[in-house]
Amino acid sequence: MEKLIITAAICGAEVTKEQNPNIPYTVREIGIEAEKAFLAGASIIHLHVREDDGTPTQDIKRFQACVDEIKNRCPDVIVQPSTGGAIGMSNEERLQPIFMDPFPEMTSLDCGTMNFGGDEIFVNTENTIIHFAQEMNSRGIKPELECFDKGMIDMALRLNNKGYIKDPMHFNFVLGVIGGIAATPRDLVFMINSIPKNSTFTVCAIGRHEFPMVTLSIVMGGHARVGFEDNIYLSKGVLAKSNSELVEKIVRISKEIGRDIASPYQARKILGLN
Ligand code: KMH
Ligand code: ZN
Repeated sequence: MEKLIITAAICGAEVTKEQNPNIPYTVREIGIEAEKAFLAGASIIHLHVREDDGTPTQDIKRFQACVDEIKNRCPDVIVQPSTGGAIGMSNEERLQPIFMDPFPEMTSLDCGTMNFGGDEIFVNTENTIIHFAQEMNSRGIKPELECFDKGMIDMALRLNNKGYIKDPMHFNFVLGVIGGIAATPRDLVFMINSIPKNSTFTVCAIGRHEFPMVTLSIVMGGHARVGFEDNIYLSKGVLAKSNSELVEKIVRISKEIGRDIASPYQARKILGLN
């Protein structure tokens, strides 16, 4: 089987130090967490950034500072900035990291609007998705297609047919978000069976669903995303001290199953990055 690409989603936009004091906020904290995740086996860092007090931001200067810090510590790692940002941000705000110097190799591209728990709505209209995809295409940025539900896969396939999203596509199935598809084996298999054979996929799942669902992805030939953005626990009731503990755990599981871990160089080959 193809080597396993591990993405570490080290920070997210929603989780706070009140929930787990090890969530990184500052540029230095983000750099340290990225480096530790990389050394543990992650080849991609899915990146959100914060102000020093934890407020989520998509500010290009903050992104640039964090990416520079990460690249100084681990030059080979693939940094994948989020264009999802946080609930309530405008499209212009969210798109800022695609203008960094150099352009990112990859960014997230969220493929639909959804409830996000309580009164929150994560808004991604068809026109927004097309606009973001065009901006990414014109800079040679590969989108990771964030699909929180089956209809978002159908949206990506439709936009692929129209030429807005290029082949081969790379999906991230996000399971167990309130308002999205459930984190169950049945639903994950349904998602996997809904994408073209020449595409790649990774899986992440919220909270206690992280390790079972990511393990199923590994078994089924998909890739793995772990990290504080999705889950703050190493095991039941035990807060992870660092993202690297979550990466180490998935490395152990994958090796036990007989699947080796991809280096960033190998991840670039698998994903067709330049
Ligand atoms: N923070 C969520 C509203 C992404 O990174 O593209 C959106 C999110 C998805 O995390
Ligand atoms: Zn994200």
